[in-house]
Amino acid sequence: MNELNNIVSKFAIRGTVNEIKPLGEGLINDTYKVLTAEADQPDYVLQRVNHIVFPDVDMVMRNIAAVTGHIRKKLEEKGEKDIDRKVLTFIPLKEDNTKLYALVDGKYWRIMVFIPDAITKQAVNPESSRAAGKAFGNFQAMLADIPVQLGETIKDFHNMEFRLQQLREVVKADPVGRVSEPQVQEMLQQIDARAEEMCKAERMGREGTLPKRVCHCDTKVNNMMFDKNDNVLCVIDLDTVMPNFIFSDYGDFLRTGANVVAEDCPDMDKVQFNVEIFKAFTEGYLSSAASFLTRVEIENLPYAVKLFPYMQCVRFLWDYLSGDKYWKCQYPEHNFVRANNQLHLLLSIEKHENEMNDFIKKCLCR
Ligand code: GN1
Ligand code: MG
Repeated sequence: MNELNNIVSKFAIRGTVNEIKPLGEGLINDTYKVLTAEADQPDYVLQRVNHIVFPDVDMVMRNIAAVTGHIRKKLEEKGEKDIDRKVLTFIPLKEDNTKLYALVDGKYWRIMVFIPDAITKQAVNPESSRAAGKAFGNFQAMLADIPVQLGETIKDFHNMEFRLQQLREVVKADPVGRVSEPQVQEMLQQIDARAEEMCKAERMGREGTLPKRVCHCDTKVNNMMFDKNDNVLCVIDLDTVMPNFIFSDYGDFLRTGANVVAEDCPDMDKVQFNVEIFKAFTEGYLSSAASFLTRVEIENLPYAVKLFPYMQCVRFLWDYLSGDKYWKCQYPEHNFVRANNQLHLLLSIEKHENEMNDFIKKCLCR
């Protein structure tokens, strides 16, 4: 822990560090809670940014500074109270107050204020989904007029054509000899059968019928903080905030929020899409986003619901076939189980397609 203390000492935090302990279950970055001795000083969150996943940490932190600054300004203009719990606050370095990260022995670190009395959830009910939908719509709405062009912190992050290309390349190279496994072959067929349909957003983007807007791009349920009364406080994990199709935020939330089990539940019979969560989240989302969304974006929300489990299936399978280099795994088949879970979620969603389309049509008529 001495190493961590040394890192923390580079940042302009208030208070005396009492303890540093691991926090959360992120699959990409390493996170710690920094407890301070004084009751009137905040605690902090120390995080190592995975620079293999995010090669341009400087861009990540410039994006984050722009986004949190813009949101803070919006909240102040609205006369919002308790702003420090509604937007993340990153702490600059002691030696340079314009710099929000430290490079120590080749690793990148940053510190933000810990939000007290807040919880993250692994699962939601219709009520909290409605609140989450509203909050993500709001997040996009607040960022619609951000005056700077944000960088693409992971190139082609949610580009379905690119993700399929990546998968095809690893299938061809087969570096760990997993491609011939029968269940992998079966999954590849399911993926192929839907490839054309799932690349629709990219085609529409090229034709100019689908805009890119500032999105969060990792709207998993657990990337949102709630207070004790189930009100959404803020959105966290801002590394992937970048211009994208709005489907990203809408679809990725439902991928986790509307799956009745966790994304790595190995019991495929239990994987199911909860339509009530879809309805509540969609109503919440449209209540704050309908004002800036186009008709085409709204009509395609059911497509977005399918796209994200599909994309995540492709990404998890890609990592499985690559030898588990991207996501942390607890056992050798973990990535395959995750991919299979996402495929089963997609199969369940496909059964609800008409119901989803009807629901969206009704929303459009309101
Ligand atoms: C990663 O960082 P975390 O655990 O919130 C991933 C997401 C995936 C998710 C799947 C930068 O999110 O895209 O949907 O795992 N983030 C990155 O659990 O690849
Ligand atoms: Mg996270």
